[in-house]
Amino acid sequence: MGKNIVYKILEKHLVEGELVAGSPATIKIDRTLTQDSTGTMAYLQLEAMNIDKVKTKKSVAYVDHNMLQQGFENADDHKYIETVAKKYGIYFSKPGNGICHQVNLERFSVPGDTLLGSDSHTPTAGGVGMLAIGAGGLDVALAMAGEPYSINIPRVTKVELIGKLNPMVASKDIILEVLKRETVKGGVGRVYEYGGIGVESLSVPQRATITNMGAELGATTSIFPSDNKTKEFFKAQDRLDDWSELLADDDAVYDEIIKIDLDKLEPMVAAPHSPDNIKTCKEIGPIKIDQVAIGSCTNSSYEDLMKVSRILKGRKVAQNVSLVIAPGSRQVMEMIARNGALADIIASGARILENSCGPCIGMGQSPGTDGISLRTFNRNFFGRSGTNSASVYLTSPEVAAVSAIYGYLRDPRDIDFKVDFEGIYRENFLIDDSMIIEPSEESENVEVVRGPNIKPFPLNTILAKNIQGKVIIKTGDNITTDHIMPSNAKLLPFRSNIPHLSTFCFSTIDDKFADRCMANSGGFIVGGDNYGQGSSREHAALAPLYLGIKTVIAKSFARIHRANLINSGIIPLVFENEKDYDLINKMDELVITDVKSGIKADRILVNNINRGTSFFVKTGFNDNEINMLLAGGKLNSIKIKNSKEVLYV
Ligand code: MIC
Ligand code: SF4
Repeated sequence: MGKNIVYKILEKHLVEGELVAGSPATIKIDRTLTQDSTGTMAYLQLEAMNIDKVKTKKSVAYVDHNMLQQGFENADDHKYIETVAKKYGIYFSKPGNGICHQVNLERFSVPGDTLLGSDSHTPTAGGVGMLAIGAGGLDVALAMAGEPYSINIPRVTKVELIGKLNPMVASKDIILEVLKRETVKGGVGRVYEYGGIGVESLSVPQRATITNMGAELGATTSIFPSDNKTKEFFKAQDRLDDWSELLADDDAVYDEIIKIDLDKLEPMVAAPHSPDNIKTCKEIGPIKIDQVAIGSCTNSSYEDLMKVSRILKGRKVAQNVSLVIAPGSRQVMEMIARNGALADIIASGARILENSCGPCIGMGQSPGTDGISLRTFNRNFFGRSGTNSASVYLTSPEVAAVSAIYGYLRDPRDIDFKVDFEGIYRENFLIDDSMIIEPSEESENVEVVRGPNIKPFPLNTILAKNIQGKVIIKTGDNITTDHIMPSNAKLLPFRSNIPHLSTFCFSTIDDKFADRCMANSGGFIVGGDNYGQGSSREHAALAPLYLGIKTVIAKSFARIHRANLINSGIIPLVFENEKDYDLINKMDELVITDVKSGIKADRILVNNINRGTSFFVKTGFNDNEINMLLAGGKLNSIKIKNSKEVLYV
């Protein structure tokens, strides 16, 4: 029986378990990446593990998120990451060198290897055939310490691409089509493997746009084959030594197959406030826009910005529009600067930002009140731009640049001028790794510098016999980690200060959540479907932990957030009967008795004291997860394992 690419890589990296979809297993992690907004926590946790040096083939620490330095906090975090990286054998990509996923693709990706990153868009590297997975900072720290990573073996869905994209239809439209069909929770427990004749016409940056935004499907990851197009990319990056071919067998087996005819796709947008709210540009019509933002780890490659520059060349941005552009890396910025494309972009009236996440994570450029913003990014969750009343539409660079000129959303196939993308592909990229600092040979002499804003991370305690508390918040479906732990220019500086950050927990939708937690010594969260979708930030578990939340009961959970809850010792439970969700009110008092036995069983009884009712919730924990929950989180469970203490008989 032929093998798909995913199972070929998993087979080589399997440490424990079997290659059976849905079953728990552990895999060896070859490489890791961190970025600064999750990195400080990850490195504090790594330091707590008492190792001398990372055990991976290569680990890289990037600084790309918390770039505004309006106080000392972000700069201090950068210094901490730089020094801790130097000490523990980690490469350090300086602020300004670019967005982690773009730089990783250019300089560190390796087909066939595994990558674990403390950022949900780590799957970007799937564009070159790497099995790249996003995870919480603690899991990445453990991978750096040499621990295998726990996964449920995914189902593999083949996305068969046939035909070829028409002019002005982009690879972004491919992933928007997948999101339209599969939705933001359709990918849970799955990997999307791209294949078919249509793959051959897509360049690595185009593929990486697709694997990047595959994160929005809730999938474990997405992956493309490593073929001749991949080889061209590695040659252009002067890294042919890192390239190897990786193709699915001709008779490879898949759990499902989706077919997409590229010829039939048209320019699309994801309308507010969800990446799966897909409409064609024509369906939305010519809405007037206030802002256009081009960049983010989804669409900030050299190829993307060259297309944008060709559209803007000799034209002006409409008077009602503010166009901002953030290149994905220093390599991209320098190449467009040297070949004149940047001059064309500047002449059009665009505002140039530094090579970083920027507006994508609300680090500046928040739209005005009720503003309409068109962005080439991957997420348009409520409030993420920093302006709650803003409407953010996600789209391709082609749609974004054309609309910036017209001042309203416009299908780029309908423009009344000619654009030529000929000659934008390069055989050689400009290589300069001088902003990547190598780790120290004499790590014992490196002093780790810790600023005053860096506070210890919270640790849970051993699981109590019974859990009793109030329902502090009851949410709807598809709650994102941006709802749970908002991130913007004001809050990101406190990513290494959970006590302060936690006071803003859920603040976009409920500004009294933290107060109620404090007044009631924590309690329960009740959520809907796909609770915790979006980012990998473990702060969305650590802040509730700090506020005393013991349990989250939801209709279903997103993969990374569920893992982060368990890592923190917060119990994620799933309604056995979804109708029971309707029978709970905010501030109802819930009780679970003998919870230690409960988490080992398939189901647990929850009593609602206010209503005199009870209902069942599903557990579904594997042995590893049970141990973590009993111990009060992953770090505690490791400590207990090492001390051979028996927690539960
Ligand atoms: C995001 O896109 O939401 C982030 C910011 O990159 C997060 C990481 C974080 O919250 O620091 C992610 O995607 O994991
Ligand atoms: Fe940065 Fe945005 Fe990419 Fe997250 S999605 S890594 S914030 S560019």
